[in-house]
Amino acid sequence: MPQVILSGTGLFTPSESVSNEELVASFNAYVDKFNADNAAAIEAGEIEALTQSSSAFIEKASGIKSRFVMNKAGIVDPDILCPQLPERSNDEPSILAEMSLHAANEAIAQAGIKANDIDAVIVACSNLQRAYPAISIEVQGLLGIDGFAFDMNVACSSATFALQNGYDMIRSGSAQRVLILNPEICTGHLNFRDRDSHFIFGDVCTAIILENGEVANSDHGFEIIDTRLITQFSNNIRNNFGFLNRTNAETRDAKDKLFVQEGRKVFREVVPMVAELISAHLADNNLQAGGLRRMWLHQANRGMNDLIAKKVLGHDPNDDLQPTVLDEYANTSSAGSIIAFHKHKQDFKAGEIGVICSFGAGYSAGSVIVRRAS
Ligand code: CO8
Repeated sequence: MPQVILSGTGLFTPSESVSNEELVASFNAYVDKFNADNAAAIEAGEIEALTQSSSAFIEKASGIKSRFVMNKAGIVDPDILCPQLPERSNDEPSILAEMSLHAANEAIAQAGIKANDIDAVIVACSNLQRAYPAISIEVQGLLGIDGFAFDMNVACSSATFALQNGYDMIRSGSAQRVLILNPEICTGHLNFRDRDSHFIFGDVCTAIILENGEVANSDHGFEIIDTRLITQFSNNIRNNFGFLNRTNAETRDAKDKLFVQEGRKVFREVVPMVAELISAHLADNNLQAGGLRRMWLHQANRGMNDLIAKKVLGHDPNDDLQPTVLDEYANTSSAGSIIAFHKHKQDFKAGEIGVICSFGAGYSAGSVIVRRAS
């Protein structure tokens, strides 16, 4: 089997950011207006008054302080509370393809290759903006890549599932160089009127280049030692948006057509599942948790990550062992662990080992063990 080298990463960060304070001010203005407009019905007990949000709660419960977004004006306008991203003509690049190009170009440069050296493109993300043609095929065309491309969705675990796909493709010989893209406009499917979740997500795009070791010559390479994926059905994180919604006008715009979750249950159930996944994956590769240089975990909740790392390592992790980008980026679904890897890999020395791990809706979780190659 050929070695598979993760030879480059890229990151597109939107230019606009929203702090917890700004988000909460808009949400609370919406709440105040709703309660004033419905004062009589609330008084009569016909509807429930809405409760204000709090930036102190958000930071304490999640570790999030701000998020990057593709459109701030719509999100912070209490009368809109939704990003405003006008539809583009079929002759223009789609917004997911445009984000992907920015991240792809950085990853391609870091790998020291040209776009047309790539022979497969995977767009792996939580929400695709259209049914077809695939965004990946659009990106393939814009970059002038021969070969093939496909889109896939495993929610927050899309990136690690794509990594295993690319790893398998290179080892089986169906591709030599694979470009993986994770364009996530999470704010497009977030209910900014829901106090329980309005603060959770941000927007971003990450990119990864995988190469057959025989053709890779990057100075930034990480050898993929092994990958492991698990899934287990759960309704605790769900989004019922889909093509059949238009067939039922009464429920078409209901709250479940955006992101909904039982956050407490997710926390409780996913932490042990992920800790066991990483521990067993390391053991089966004859690796000790104590030998890990770093864990680049999915960025959903600071407390969750600290607990997973503690269960795996046997002690509290510090920021060097388990870096956080959640404070600045919030949850960016599949891109989170890849942002952490992109920003916190330069200091690795040859031979040092780390784990990229994602987890989320499905449930789904993926573990990718990497070793700095040179
Ligand atoms: N402001 C003030 N108070 C609040 C707020 C708020 N905004 N929200 C809730 N509260 C209150 C509640 O009313 C409750 O009050 P009381 O105790 O009086 O009843 C109290 O705070 C505690 O509420 P919770 O139990 O809900 O709060 P938690 O401490 O559990 O924190 C979190 C909530 C932060 C959501 C936490 O549960 C969490 O992070 N859980 C893990 C979730 C997770 O990892 N989910 C993964 C989802 S991501 C994924 O899989 C990708 C899906 C695809 C992408 C979708 C993109 C949109």
